[in-house]
Amino acid sequence: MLPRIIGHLDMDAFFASVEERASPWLRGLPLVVGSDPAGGAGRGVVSTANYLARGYGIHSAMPISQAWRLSEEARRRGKPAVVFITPDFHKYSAVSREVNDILRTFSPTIEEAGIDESYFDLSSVSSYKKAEAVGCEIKKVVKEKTGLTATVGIGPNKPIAKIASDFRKPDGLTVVSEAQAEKFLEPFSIRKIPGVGPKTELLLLGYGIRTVADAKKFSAEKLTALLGKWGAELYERIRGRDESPLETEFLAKSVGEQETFAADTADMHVILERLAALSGNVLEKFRQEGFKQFRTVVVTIRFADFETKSRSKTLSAPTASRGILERQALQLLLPFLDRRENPRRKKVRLIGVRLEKIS
Ligand code: TTP
Ligand code: MG
Repeated sequence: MLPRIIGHLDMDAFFASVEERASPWLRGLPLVVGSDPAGGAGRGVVSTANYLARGYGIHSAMPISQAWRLSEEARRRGKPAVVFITPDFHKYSAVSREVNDILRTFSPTIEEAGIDESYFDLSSVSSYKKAEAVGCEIKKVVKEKTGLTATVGIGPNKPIAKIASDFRKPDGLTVVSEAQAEKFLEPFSIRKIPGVGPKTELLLLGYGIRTVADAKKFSAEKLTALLGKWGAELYERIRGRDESPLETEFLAKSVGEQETFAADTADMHVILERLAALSGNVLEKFRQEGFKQFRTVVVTIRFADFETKSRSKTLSAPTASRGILERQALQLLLPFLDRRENPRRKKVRLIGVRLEKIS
């Protein structure tokens, strides 16, 4: 039987690289793509930073106001100030599609896992040596056709391929064969294992587990006792074993947007007005990306104290109706605006709307 060989491609500093390509004068300058910094008073977050801006300590999901402060500090030390640009998702999804089209010329089975990352099945090339050559070729073609660099990881399954692509960035290529996988994982923080989020990490830390090697000292029974069913799966994953198939269906995709209010608010009218506008934007983006119908609506709310909740509703039939989207979003959000889900009447910092099960 052929060994299973899975690749994972992740674009380098994706949004920032696309912006640099569009505006060559940005080259050599630190760049942040994110919400408006508003001279340091902006309330949104950083989408991504190019590698120069990362050198200032700026990273994805950081408050934009903090990125602004770091830029000002660097400027005072005589370094160039950061250029701030607001994201243009339409532009990024066009590039994303271009990269996936290139991947499809190398493999018939690909999973679009995110806007700048995809898995692809290389089992048919039958050896890791050949897979490495294909990985190299993919990077070359992506560079030639898009002008952008990508990092590729290759391994016996999805988690190893993803960890491998994260291992040496940017413009990297890391191959981890099935035989090497178990040892490769040992030194990593347990947090690197896909599925281990901040809660699991904290729980495991309480048992002295920091790295994958630490976790391997625990039996499958012990991990199951700690984490339930997921513990048994984790036992396998930390040994480099995972069977999860590539999700080539539309299930993995979603389109959404979030909005941070200029000031925290409890004003129901303001919130509902923004919810309707956000629903319209999301539907527009969904159409621009070429989707025709959705089945699941997800609403997210973040309160002033940063507590964040999501609620979703899957419809009995797919639709493309703005009216249905707005009604569903409203129904999902309303309980958070009154005593049902918000007894202390906390103010709202952010709301988000996302469509899933789209095709
Ligand atoms: P990543 O692949 O995580 O980041 P990146 O491509 O910018 O940098 P690199 O892979 O070289 O480390 O995410 C891809 C894009 O997704 C990123 O360019 C912007 C967007 N993004 C956000 O909008 N918010 C986030 O919190 C993250 C992590 C990414
Ligand atoms: Mg990336």
